[in-house]
Amino acid sequence: MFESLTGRLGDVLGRLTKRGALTEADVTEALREVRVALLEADVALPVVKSFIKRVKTRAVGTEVLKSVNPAQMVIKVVHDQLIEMLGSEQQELNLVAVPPVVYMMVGLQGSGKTTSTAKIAKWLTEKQGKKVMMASLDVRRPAAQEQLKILGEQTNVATLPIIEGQMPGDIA
Ligand SMILES: Nc1nc2c(ncn2[C@@H]2O[C@H](COP(=O)(O)OP(=O)(O)O)[C@@H](O)[C@H]2O)c(=O)[nH]1
Ligand SMILES: [Mg+2]
Repeated sequence: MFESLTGRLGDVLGRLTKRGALTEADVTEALREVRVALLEADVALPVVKSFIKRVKTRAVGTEVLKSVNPAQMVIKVVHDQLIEMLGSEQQELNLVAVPPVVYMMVGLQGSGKTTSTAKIAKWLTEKQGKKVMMASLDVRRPAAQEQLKILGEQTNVATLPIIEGQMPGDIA
């Protein structure tokens, strides 16, 4: 998502850099690309709308007009708002429970759940001395389970054997 966003914004903001100040029209054009990128990443429409509104309110204003490089300013506002939307607080992993402690990774398609899972599993194994197993619940996409299996092999973390299954309600 961020890669496609970077590409899209590159074109629009490239044009902005050549001009001095940031007008509402400039911001609107840049945010149209942000909107498309978020929608393509399956972010819910109401979330996209409120996100765009917040960025716009912050971007079209004194902060931006005063800044030396308007393009960088827009990127910073989008970046800050993304962090705010996704959560800016850090939380320790809480493993104080009767084992096995289960962590479920939830996130948008392509947002890095599988990769982050392997990173966290490696860290827990190597730095925290924990015994970890990774399990892909994505039984509809064998490739997703295969990806986790490969990462498990690379990190020496056990993975649940690949399950090919049908979900209740699937049409045979
Ligand atoms: N640059 C970068 N790419 C990442 C990072 N985490 C994941 N990716 C890449 O983003 C893509 C989607 O990641 P994946 O873990 O499969 O996402 P998932 O669909 O949420 O499981 C893959 O090509 C990853 O290699 C990261 O921290 N930085
Ligand atoms: Mg995945």
